[in-house]
Amino acid sequence: ASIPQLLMDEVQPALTTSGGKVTVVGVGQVGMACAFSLVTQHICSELALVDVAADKLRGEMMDLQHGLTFLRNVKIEANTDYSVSAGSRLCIVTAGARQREGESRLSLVQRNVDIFKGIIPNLVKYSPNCILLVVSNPVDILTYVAWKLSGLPKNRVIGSGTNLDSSRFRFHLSQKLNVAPSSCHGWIIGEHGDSSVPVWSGVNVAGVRLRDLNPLVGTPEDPDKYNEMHNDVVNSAYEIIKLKGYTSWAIGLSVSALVASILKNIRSCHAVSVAVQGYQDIDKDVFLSLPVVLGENGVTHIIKQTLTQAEIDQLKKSADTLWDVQAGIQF
Ligand code: 6V0
Repeated sequence: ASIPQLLMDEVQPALTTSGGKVTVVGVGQVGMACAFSLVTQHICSELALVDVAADKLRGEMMDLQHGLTFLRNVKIEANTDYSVSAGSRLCIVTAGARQREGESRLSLVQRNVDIFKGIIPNLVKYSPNCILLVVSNPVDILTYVAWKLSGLPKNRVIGSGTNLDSSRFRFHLSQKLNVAPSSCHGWIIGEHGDSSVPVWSGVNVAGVRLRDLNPLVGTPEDPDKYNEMHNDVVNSAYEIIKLKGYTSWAIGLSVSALVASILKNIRSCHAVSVAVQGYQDIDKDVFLSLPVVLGENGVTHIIKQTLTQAEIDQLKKSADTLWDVQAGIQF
């Protein structure tokens, strides 16, 4: 008899899956920050990694597996073949080219569309009931592309969007006010990128709106220059890429918060990229970030934020820009 047979009696066969499986496509800086954040916070019970770079993929898998003694026993697998992703409840796509120093997110489009053609149909083939979470940039356009290539209903295709921008904004607010970021409420919506919209009209701490204290807050006329916080948010990715070559930790944490809300049906609100046609006067078929409620089946509600006309106009302008870029995509 073998050691396992001598050690224990089988009462019934072990199940091969636990229902909390997540796939991460792309084991670069962003994919691995997502993976690390998911396993260390015990958000998923199974993790599949996929990449085209076989050696790096195996190395990352082994390195994570060797830390499992200190975590819960997450099942971690990796393969260049998409069969490893079968049965995932959620598939995160971080594969693709990243911005070069000074390059805008929008100029990455066609390079990453071509990469998505090889990824999205494979994910849906092996996990037809999954939710797709797109992180690769330009994230709003690639979420639209993923939706088109997947054939999935719109509520099951989400982009990480301005969840990260909102977190950056709340960090800056926290520095200014010396109150924890989680207690500084502020939303950045619209495009993840250069034309994102800070919703100054709603920024508050404990329900006290900063606009009620200073009607100029967030405007260029404000002597306290709170409006610079939004410029800092827009410039953060460029600055971090210049300083360390890529961004990783904050996007990993922000993605894992989205995954937790979905897998555990937490129903928390996040600004993520969703199909927005018909909301906030937007008439184009584009994906942009609005605050939504995330549950087990993906996006269940879109929050109808009270926006100023200027904020709505900014959103519509982003929608037009994205629509123009989408028109140039070759599927
Ligand atoms: P990286 O470190 O170069 O990793 C990219 C990975 O993708 C590499 O491991 C590649 O081997 C892999 N890859 C390339 N082609 C394929 C393919 N066809 N199939 C499978 N894997 C493939 O880049 P990094 O991880 O820094 O960035 C990844 C993407 O995330 C880029 O598009 C970034 O612009 C984007 N980001 C998005 C953010 C957001 O807020 N949405 C934030 C940060 C970065």
